[in-house]
Amino acid sequence: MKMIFAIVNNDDSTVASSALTEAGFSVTRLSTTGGFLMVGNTTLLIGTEDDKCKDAIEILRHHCTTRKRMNSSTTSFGAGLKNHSLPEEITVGGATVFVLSVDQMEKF
Ligand code: 2BA
Repeated sequence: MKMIFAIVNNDDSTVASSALTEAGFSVTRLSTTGGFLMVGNTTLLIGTEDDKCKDAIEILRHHCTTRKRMNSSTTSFGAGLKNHSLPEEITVGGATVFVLSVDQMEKF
């Protein structure tokens, strides 16, 4: 069994989690914050069988798109602590996906 941690843009999170649910995956949504931009994002937890893992990632790939964001010192405290005086354009995923192996899962 695998546990997928997918950090996605808030704007994509509803459609992505709905598509996963419709495809039969169980999903938990966590409200999270990126450490660099200090902007809210959503982390989806998806526990699934090994052979379904690729399908879940393809659904995420289909629904989560990259975006350009301006990183300014007023919106990014993480970066702003450094001496960033000029805003710069950065590309934000899409989705950042981690896949971990799960030794055991129990439901009561
Ligand atoms: P943030 O940490 O707010 O990062 C937003 C975007 O800022 C990143 O997009 C990347 O383009 C840039 N960025 C992040 N850290 C940077 C740094 N130290 N120097 C220069 N630029 C930096 P993504 O890579 O698509 O990441 C989107 C969000 O996914 C991140 O939000 C964070 O919440 C999460 N994330 C990405 N990689 C991660 C990792 N290795 N571990 C944990 N969380 C991660």
